[in-house]
Amino acid sequence: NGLHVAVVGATGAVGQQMLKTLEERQFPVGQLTLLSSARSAGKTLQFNGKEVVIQEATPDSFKGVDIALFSAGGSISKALAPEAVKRGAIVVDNTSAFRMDENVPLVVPEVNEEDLKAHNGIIANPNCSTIQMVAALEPLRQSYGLKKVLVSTYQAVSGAGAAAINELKEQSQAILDEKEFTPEILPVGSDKKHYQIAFNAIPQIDKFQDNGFTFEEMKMINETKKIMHMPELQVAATCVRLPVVTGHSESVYIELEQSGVTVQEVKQLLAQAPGIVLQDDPENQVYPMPADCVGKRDVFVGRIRKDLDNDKGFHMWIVSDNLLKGAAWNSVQIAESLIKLGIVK
Ligand code: 11C
Repeated sequence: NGLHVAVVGATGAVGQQMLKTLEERQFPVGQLTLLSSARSAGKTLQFNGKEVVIQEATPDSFKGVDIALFSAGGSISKALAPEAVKRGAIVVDNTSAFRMDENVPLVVPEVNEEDLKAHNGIIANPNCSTIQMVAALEPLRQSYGLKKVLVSTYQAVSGAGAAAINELKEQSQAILDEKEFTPEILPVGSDKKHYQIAFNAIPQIDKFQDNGFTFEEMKMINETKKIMHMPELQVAATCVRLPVVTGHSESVYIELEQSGVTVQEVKQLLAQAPGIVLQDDPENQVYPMPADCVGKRDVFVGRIRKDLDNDKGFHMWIVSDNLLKGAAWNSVQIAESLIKLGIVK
């Protein structure tokens, strides 16, 4: 009874949140297979009160699996997701490996759940900073049309994995203790230079592309257009890493197609939108902050203002737990949608 679910990358920051979310949502797991690299194989993790032994992921690990949730890095997804599909599984992939493939739906259920129907075995989960932004902007797009999006992000180190969390904590302690330290991971482990993240802000997330934008910025630009089915949407992003452990924040400026829309109308729309919590009461200093969003599945929106020069322009502040709505929860939510739509039985 129930589905055979595999989690690839079960020991990672996102993998652990996937297990927790499957438990919390009482997802109909009949059998659970936990997979990882050879390094973590043999370790155990708890699921619904039982110990589950982690196995090394190989093509044949996916025999009999109904849904495979991948979050173990792009190269593992590239190698093993097609093997899982060959063996009959539907893959929900949390890496960037297949996101821009035109045969792969890129899905945020609040925005484009219907795209799941056109899947060919692999479904891509978008980048964390993209997910929370499009979830908040979709109700506005539907009601008033959307012309332009300019976003600056304030991203947490957990987006860069467990080692980056440790780096932030160790550097912070070293600075407080007035000790020397050498940055080794951020902004990007594989890039040439590394910079202090503690008590700092780094305007680089992922590597630079030839056009001067970083890969993270290009993900936000390209994925937003794909998810919203708007290749013509004007989008630009500046992505910045902050010394925050979990919870990405975004300052977003949008221009609507329609003029004459009021702040009150925007607030009412977002207050009723699925997955969105409006936290916007400047008089009482109420606005979203990452520390309040950790562990919550919603996307929080506040600081909504009309632009002072452009009647179609609005400013807002969008915050969410990057490991949940940005990763684990959106993946499990996709799996729930697959059941709801009858794609997985
Ligand atoms: C970060 N957004 O905060 C990245 C992490 O493409 O799924 C997510 C990378 C991805 O560093």
